[in-house]
Amino acid sequence: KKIVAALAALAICAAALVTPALAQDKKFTIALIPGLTTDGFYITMRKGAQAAADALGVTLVFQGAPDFNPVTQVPVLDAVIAKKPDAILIAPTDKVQLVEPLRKANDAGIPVITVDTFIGSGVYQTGAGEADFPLSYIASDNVLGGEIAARALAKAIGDKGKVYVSNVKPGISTTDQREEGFKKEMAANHPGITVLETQFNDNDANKAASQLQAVFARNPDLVGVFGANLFSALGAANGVQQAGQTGTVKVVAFDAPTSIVDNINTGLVDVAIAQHPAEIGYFGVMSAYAHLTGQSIPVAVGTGFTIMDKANIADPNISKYLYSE
Ligand code: T6T
Repeated sequence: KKIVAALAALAICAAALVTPALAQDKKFTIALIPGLTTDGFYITMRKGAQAAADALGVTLVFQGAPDFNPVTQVPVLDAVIAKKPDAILIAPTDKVQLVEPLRKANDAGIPVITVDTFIGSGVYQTGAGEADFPLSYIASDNVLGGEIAARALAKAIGDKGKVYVSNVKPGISTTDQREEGFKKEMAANHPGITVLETQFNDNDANKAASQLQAVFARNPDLVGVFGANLFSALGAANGVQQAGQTGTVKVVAFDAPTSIVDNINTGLVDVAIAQHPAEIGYFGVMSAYAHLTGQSIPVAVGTGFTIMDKANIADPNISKYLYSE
């Protein structure tokens, strides 16, 4: 009897020793669903996410749609949920349309963290909203980004004249907030500047370029444009060039693909506001892992900007924030 009891006690001790070790050895799979796959911003975010995954021994799955659209993103999300990853990081392509599809993940017990963009109001875990179930929101401060853009454009045009925002489409948290910050700053501190009607380009740079030319045709006294994301900015800059207005119509660009360097050096783009997408991806994976291993995590993590212009773009401490291709 004594021997049986001793053996049982030993087995309990062994189990106690083995169980935590097994928990630690579990290889987590974290899925990252970008806004779209063919965008230097998300390609760079993936690199940061992969760096964290490598450091933690986590498997990172990167799966997304070829365009920035809920219609194509939701089926990708459904496919990811079906594979039951341990956590989902996602840049939702619409504040409202991704709420119910993401609730399915949450209901299936898969923790959701949003990166870059948010759903609902973006304030999570308050118990107040229908869309506050994600654990954390990791992103740039996009209202501030819009304010920075407004100040840069105001400076470039001598604080007077007509400008407009080239934007993607309403309903995307990031670009909505950039426009909001831009308009707020212009209204509060730049009375000599008129902000014309926003042009929505559906994330199509060619459309943004034609819109620039159409706005310029209607307003030959146009002096500036704010491109509120990568494709809006590249398109608007191309439009300025095609209209033969380089240097006359000033461009402030959100985002920093490598091609922005040439545009800054030739004077086509005055200022580019680089986000830190690698930082977003890195902290996204770190936060998911922290949660999965029983740590509490911040409900919001703000990442930085680097402001690029002709005077600093050659500095490696600045150019390291250019996005990967
Ligand atoms: O500006 C980024 C991202 O922050 C935004 O949500 C969507 O557009 C980009 O991916 C750039 O194309």
